[in-house]
Amino acid sequence: MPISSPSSPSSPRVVIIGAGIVGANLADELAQLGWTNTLVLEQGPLNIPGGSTSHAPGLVFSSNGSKSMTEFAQYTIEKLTSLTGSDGRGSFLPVGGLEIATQEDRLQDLHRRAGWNRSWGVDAEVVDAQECLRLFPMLGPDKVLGGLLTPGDGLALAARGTQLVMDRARAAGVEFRDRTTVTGIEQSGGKVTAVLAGDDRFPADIVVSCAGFWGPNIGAMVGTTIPLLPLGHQFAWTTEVPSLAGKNEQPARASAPILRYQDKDLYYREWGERIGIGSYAHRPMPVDLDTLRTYSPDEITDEVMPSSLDFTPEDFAREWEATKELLPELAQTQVQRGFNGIFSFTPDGGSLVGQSREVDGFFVAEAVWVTHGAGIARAVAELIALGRSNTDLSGIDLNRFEDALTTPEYVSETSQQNFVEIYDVIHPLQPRVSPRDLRLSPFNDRQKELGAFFLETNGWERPHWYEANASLLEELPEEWKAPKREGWADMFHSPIAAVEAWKTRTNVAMYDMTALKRFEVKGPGAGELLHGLTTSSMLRKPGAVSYTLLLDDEGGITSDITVAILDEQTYQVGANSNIDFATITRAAREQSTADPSKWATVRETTQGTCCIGLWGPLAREVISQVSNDDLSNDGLKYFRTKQITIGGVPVTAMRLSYVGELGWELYTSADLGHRLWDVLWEAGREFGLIAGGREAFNSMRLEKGFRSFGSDMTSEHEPVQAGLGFAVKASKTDDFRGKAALESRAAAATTKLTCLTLDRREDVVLGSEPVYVAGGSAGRTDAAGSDHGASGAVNRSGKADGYVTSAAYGYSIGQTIAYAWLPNTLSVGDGVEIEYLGRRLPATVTAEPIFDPEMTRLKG
Ligand code: FAD
Ligand code: THG
Repeated sequence: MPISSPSSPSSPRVVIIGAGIVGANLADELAQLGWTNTLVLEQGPLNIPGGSTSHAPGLVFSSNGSKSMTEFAQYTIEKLTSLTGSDGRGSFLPVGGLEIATQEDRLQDLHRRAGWNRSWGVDAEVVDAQECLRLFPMLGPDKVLGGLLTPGDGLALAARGTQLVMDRARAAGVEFRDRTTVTGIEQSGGKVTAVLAGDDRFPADIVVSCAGFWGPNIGAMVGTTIPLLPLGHQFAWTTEVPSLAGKNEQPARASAPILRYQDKDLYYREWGERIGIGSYAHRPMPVDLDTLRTYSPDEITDEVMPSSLDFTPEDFAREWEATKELLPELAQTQVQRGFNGIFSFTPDGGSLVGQSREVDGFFVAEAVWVTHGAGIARAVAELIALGRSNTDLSGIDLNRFEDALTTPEYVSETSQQNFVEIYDVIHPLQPRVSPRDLRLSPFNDRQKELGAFFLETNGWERPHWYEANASLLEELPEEWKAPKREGWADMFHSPIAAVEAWKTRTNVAMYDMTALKRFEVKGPGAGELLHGLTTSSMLRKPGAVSYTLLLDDEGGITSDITVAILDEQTYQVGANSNIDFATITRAAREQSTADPSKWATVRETTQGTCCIGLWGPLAREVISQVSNDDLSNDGLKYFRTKQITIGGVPVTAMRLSYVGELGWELYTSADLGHRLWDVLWEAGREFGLIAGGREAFNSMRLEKGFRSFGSDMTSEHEPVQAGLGFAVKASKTDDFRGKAALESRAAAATTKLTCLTLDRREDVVLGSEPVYVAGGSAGRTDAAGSDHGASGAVNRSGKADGYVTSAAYGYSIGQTIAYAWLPNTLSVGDGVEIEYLGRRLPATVTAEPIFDPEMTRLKG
């Protein structure tokens, strides 16, 4: 909900902490939306506040696997370019970006990154070695294999841009107060009321922490954990380079593209007659905020500031050698000076954005690069003033980490790992190295006995396949066998997944569903709360289970969940992430505050419980061996729940299946999980029951057309075009969040989540690839033109018509399935092309769901 409608000058009082690129832009973006009752507090002097922005070299590389992050970078470029000072100049220099490859795997990865750019509508081209040398003549002649050119990227003059933005915000009425260190935040009734700076008190309806790497200190003032770690990062300058003499004038001091040398964790920019070098190659240098030196505002200069530590030359020695090898001319120069600058890292490398789960009115926008600074600031302004952002924020939501992932130890270890891996080529399925075995389901030892290959998600160990099933490969019928995979597509993949899919579809299998996020909403207000938040009726009788949507005020999908009514006042929510938990917790607090008789508690149950999905045509045979409850078709209908016992274990059974087969999700408390597994396993022996892993699971959910929130749809999409119109119950006359906007939103949609199958059985894609419509912007090429090499028919820098969301080989149809957002004018049978690592793969729009459209499996 918008906290209040924007009605300047009586818009809510906003206090922003920090005047770096994020805080300054946020104040400006709020003003653009009519919210001008804003005060920005900054500890340093406004001309050089002394945070990370004050020394950022300003490289803006937009390539990113995330659509939202790419859009944020594009907006930063657009804004810094268009917002000019009295000299008529902006603060962005489009020198272009060049990421080079000196190794084959990197070159392949540059094709993947180019694909991301095209998917998200940004110009990019993989160029050969000769072109790299032409673009960046200082490169040694034999070093480079090729490069990724992003012509629109370049340099942000971050400090100057921040000043221009502050000027505009000030003109709109925003107040900036520097030399003011925030020391506390007041709250009352779970809501912020004021910001304290020593003896000064500034009343506030909304407080936004844009304190950069100081964020954890500010969070602690309201009891909100901010999972980031400040780390040192080296930056150095050479002495004057002969070939740059007289080349680069003020103020930008650069003309060659910004350069990334990821194979050695280094990056470069021209800096007048010198080269500036950034390094991620050194040991992680965590910074303790408690012992970090503080400066009085008058001490801060361009070179002396709290975010800058002394250069440690011993950490740069190897990198200097690597630099001279890459750029031989620099052998004529020395490292003139450098510093270890501080900025923020997080457990998954993403920014931290959104409202605290615990305290209303407390927002954060931290761990944000200059690159995304203006973009994220606009999104947060929209979130605050309009209640939602036009760009999906779920990937960077502050609340995405469950409690096990916000401890200081976890944050420290994983953030340091992210520093080390920042430029690594990372497969989409690659799990973190450490910590592992953090969260274990009660079945973990049994899974290990079965040779589970585990991947990690949210700290949980989840089997991807089981080696024990390898023996069944011999029995696998020919039509279930998938073509052998190569290279990148073969990583974190096993042919055993085919066996597990085959057995699930033809026999019976059990799946560990423990990592599925779930919580209980309980109390006299529980039903009404969920009724107002979802697209289905929640005022049904106990035993009902709904598949339903959470929407934002504009009808954008913020999650798809299941809700089971256990008794009149107890609802079990099957959710997508901790963000759903935060959303519903906050809504419950709001409802309870407004009317205490309608209270509801929201309680985490993921950790203390576990779940097995028992699915397949023989599931009923297996369960009837060990349960006396009536689990016949009428005894427990599709999408109903009841309490049963299985081998003496009390179980909440829900008849539904994300893999699309007959069976149940079986929930019990964690202590009894082991027993439940063993009882089912024994009962299943005579029926050939197997354990199945995520690879088969994901394949089957795509065959069934079941969406996965975050990849297939986000808040940028409304239900109808996402293929989820059926989950908005036409019979629901009561109001619910987002309802009012649905009709016009659906009418305005131009794209649709489209089911594709790849024409050639051996072709595989993994997700986020660009898609081109035949005869569309790029034109279809024949199969020959889709091979490696710069065929003239292939538009290599052309923007795509859409992008793949998720993909998997469908074993029961013998083809790869890919879902993609594409123009909604396409029809079944139309041809498209998917670009995979620089090649075009033919695919066809296909009717969905591909598997069991009549639902005879599930309902039979
Ligand atoms: P900051 O600029 O740190 O602003 C936070 C502000 O909050 C500070 O001014 C601080 O004084 C103030 N503050 C903190 N606590 C309080 C308090 N209690 N009371 C009042 N005020 C407070 N990013 C890129 O995109 N491209 C690059 O090329 C790039 N290179 C980098 C190179 C180096 C060496 C470093 C260190 C970082 C680099 N970054 C780069 C990252 C980038 O600089 C930061 O991510 C970005 O500047 C963060 O902006 P911010 O506004 O969030 O934080
Ligand atoms: N199980 C439970 N909760 C969940 C999931 C789950 N919550 C998050 C996520 N997964 C939600 N996604 C889905 C997607 C589809 C279905 C269930 C959960 C599903 N869909 C039927 C269909 O589309 O035909 C719904 C039919 C109906 O509405 O009656 O089953 O895996 N507990």
